[in-house]
Amino acid sequence: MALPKFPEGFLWGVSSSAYQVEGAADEDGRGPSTWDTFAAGSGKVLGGDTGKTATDHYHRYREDVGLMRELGVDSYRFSVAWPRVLPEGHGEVNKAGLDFYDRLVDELCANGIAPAVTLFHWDTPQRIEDAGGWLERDTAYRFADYAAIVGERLADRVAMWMPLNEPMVVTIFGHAVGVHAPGLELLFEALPVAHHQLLAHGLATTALRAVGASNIGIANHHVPVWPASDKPGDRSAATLYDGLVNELFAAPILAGRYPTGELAAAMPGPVAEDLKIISTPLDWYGVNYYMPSLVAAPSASSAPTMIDRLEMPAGLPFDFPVVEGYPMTDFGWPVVPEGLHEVLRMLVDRYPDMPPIYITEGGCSYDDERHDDRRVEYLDGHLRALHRAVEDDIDVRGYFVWSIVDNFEWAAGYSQRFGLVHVDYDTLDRTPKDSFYWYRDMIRAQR
Ligand code: GCO
Repeated sequence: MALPKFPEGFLWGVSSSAYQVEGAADEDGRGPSTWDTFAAGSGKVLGGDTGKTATDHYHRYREDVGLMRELGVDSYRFSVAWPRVLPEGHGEVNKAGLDFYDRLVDELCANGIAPAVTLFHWDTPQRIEDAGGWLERDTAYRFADYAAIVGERLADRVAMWMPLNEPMVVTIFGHAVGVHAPGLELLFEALPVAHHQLLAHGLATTALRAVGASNIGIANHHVPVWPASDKPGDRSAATLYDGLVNELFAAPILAGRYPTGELAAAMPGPVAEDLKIISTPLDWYGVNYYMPSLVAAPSASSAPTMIDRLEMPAGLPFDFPVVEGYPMTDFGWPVVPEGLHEVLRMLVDRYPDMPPIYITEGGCSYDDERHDDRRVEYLDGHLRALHRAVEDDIDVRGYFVWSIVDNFEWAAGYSQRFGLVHVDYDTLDRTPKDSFYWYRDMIRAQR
């Protein structure tokens, strides 16, 4: 059955990020990022995979934009690699690096595809990390300088900007539990990383506007948090987790406050002053939705807590039982379309000043090379849930599928495939999957 019609002008897009697709890690003056270091040296990426070549988007971007044109999308969301533009993280601009994004933006515009730019999708310049990384306040100011440089060059053609993607993941996965770069296990001592990214977001938003960029938002990760039972221990673990994943980055930005006094007190620097910068009004708000989390009190057993098949360090104040009763993707993620509706409802109820929303990511990992009916079913289900949100008067303006092509899935390396287009990692050949044609036909039918 055809999907119901979305409002006129609803934006259909696809997403990617620099480290996951570009490759060319040592080319044209790009500096190292924390992800190069982590992938090569931590032993924590499955199969020892790295982003050294990835999908070679850096060289094949014209072919990829050609695929997007065939797909008929309105917009391509990609990220700029900070260390490609500023190999040292600050100081001298690498002209060849910035030129690449200029060419990519031109290619998109020439094909009628609106560029949507993320400035930080987790690839911190290694030099910035060496100076303390996101634990240092100075990193926020360096980031704003970088934002101004990219803004100055591309603002005349970029349709949407988002300084940050999922600061929650950088904070928790990267700095609290150490399963992502830079691999630190600071547990709650990682909270300054949250504050400094938020400050970076606010400063960069102002810096972008100062150089003429407009239409600025953020891509934040949100999950429906379901307590595992009605027991007080499970309920309070769920409340704590909800505060960290859903509110820690939304409340400061959308309401100018930290969700709790405790969290505010854990943050470094002149927090009240910073919150004024952080809550600079946005033009839109981006939601990345994948699945709900079932949360329980930490278990008494000695079995380690697992997230995404990754073992968590001991001492976490919650546990994550498997969500049962739903189909699973090949990554083991439950497929819960109504969770998208639930998360949007939660956000607009909590934040009355919510600007228009875009779903900046949604998608699934399946191994099917060509005939990915399960991805079609996933997208169909989630878009129906999204349509129900539109009918409920939630102001959603667009949807970006993660991802245009299969790519480097962080700690899971190349083992998980999220693309509408299959990538053969030996030849780097691209082959559209059935979901690609489904999305193309769906977009056509909407027009
Ligand atoms: C994310 C990510 C992507 C992931 C995707 C699938 O922002 O979490 O933007 O980089 O690849 O979410 O896990």
